[in-house]
Amino acid sequence: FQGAFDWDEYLKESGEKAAPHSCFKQSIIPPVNEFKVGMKLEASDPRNLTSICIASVVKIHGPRLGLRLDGSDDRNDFWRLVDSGDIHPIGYCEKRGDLLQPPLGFNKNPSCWKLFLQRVLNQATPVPESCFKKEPPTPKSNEFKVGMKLEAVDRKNPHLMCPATVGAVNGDMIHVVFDGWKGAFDYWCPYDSRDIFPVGWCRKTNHPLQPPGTKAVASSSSSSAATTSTTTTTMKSCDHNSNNNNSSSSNNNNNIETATTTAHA
Ligand code: MLY
Repeated sequence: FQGAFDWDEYLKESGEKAAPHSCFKQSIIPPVNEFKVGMKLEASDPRNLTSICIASVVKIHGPRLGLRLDGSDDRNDFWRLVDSGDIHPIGYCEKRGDLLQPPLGFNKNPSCWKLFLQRVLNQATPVPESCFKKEPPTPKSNEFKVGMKLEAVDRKNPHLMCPATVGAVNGDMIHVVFDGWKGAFDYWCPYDSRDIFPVGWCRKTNHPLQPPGTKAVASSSSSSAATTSTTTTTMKSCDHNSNNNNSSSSNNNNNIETATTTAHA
């Protein structure tokens, strides 16, 4: 469905302008994605930024990576660019003299963490260092103007990108307004956010681009995004999930962990 939406026609019809590339903290030549599903790397835990964890590539969309923290479940998957500053090759943490941390909501007995990590690292196919691309420079100042068009990550459905408009500018922040969605997905972000891209980025990089929504802007009958909170209780022991390993230390101390996540329509 990529071909269904045509920026040229859309801009001509609306009479609006695309934000120039210089506004964005994105490379002019988008980075090539050489990562493969299943490979492992180190990443900051998005829910606990001071922790660096082991992550696996679970999806690939253009230069974006769908990542899952090992020991966590799919409800906390997140997306990063291959030139993101907070993903690193395996070994990064150790080199800095840091320790890899269990992700927030680690779904096994915390006392099993060391053994779990050892097993994960033993079996891992690490992402080769050359796959990590240099983070692009930050533009000196916020050059966005109200009305400029861009492509933006839908933060409630972060695998999706959609045409959007700068709705407001305030200091270093911009209001990203998704075209045709009546405000339900809009957000404020710093001008140097890695979630916003120049018009045409998706086509260039082969990333899917959702067409604009069909909801009119004016109405106030707010169709806000359905937000549901789920609480799940898991009971796991060390040996659960350990496929093919020689060290079969069995630990039957069950541990109850509670994780809360937010799901969106
Ligand atoms: N399940 C959602 C998906 C909406 C996506 C909107 N983005 C692209 C701005 C829905 O249909 O409401």
